[in-house]
Amino acid sequence: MRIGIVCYPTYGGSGVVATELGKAMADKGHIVHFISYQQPARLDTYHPNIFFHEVRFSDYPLFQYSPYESALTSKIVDVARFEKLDILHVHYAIPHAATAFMAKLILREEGLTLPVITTLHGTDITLVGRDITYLPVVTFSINKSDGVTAVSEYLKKDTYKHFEISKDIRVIPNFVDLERFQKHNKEHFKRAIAGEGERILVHVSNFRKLKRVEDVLAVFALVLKEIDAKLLLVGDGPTRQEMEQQCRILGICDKVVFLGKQEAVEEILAVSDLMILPSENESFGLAALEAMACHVPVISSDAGGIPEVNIDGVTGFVSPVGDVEDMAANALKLLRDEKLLKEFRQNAYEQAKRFDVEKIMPLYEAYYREIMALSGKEEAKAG
Ligand code: GMT
Repeated sequence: MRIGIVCYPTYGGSGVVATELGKAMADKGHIVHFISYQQPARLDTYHPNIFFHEVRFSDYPLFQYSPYESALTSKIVDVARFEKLDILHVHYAIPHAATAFMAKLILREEGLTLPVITTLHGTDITLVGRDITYLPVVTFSINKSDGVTAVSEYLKKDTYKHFEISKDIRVIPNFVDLERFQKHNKEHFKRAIAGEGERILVHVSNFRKLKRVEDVLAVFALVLKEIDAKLLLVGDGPTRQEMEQQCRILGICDKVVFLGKQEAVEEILAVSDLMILPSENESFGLAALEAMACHVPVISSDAGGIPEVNIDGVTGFVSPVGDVEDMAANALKLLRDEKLLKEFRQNAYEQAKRFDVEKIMPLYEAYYREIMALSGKEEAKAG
């Protein structure tokens, strides 16, 4: 197949999923064309089947805001025409689903068919999309997509609850590359980070408010009262400075390491004992899944789709949003009991295997073919 993928290129989960899916499709022999305003962060190595098309837009003095949607639509039209795309898969509804629909209409005028699949990721539905600023466009463009997927059962339900959707939504969960995310023996690296007997807790996010990083610090401060530990904070974003301040107030600066954005997250996860994910809102929780693939149990909130990934009392523990005492008690339960921790580590890994990219990618592949057939689109000949 000749597949077009539109996504955000940044470190957010939707961009990661889009990129990893495209890479997996390319490995299977499909030709994949990424379209975005910047090279996606995880699209970092050459692949003969992968192409990247940058959306450029001019900064004309008349524009207070650059018309990115128009530039993206034109780029989709151009790539679809020239590269003979069989299907376009857009990740994150805003503004990608609307631009894809517009591109499809333009191509239709030329007698070309471009089936469009929109994948809903989270805040495009749970937060931003339902704001009246975007609601009519998001609703319309989801309904106009040929296929719609959501990354969790929770997100599917939430979409039907808050939008007037006439389309069937297919749940295809997020996935993890178990070859990349695995438990390596990195004892020397562990010792460089933490002292003898010190446990390592980790949190990975883009430090947006809804990630509740302040709860990560509160949980860690309670854990520290009982056992020796280090907290590794991976990622960067709007609340980072506030969190640095919070560490000073809590007097835990020497135990907390702000690592910023990291490419090799798997190396950090590989030496961690527990992941903390106390989000207020989370459609899936890819960060938790990647930790679990590295045998790291998860202490999380019960927000959104997290319980579909982190099974309470099996792969970690799930607490009500904001209940930092409960989260700290659960963390201590595991950190104090080596046997229990080992059991949870194995359970976390077994659960991650259910989301192996090798199992999930074929679901997308089959869905692409299903939507192409429904749209009367025949696969273009290679070459
Ligand atoms: O979580 C973020 O801040 C990034 C966001 C995105 O769209 O880039 O992530 C969303 O999509 C991920 C991949 O499907 C999910 O794993 C995250 O749970 C989801 N985030 C939220 O729902 C807050």
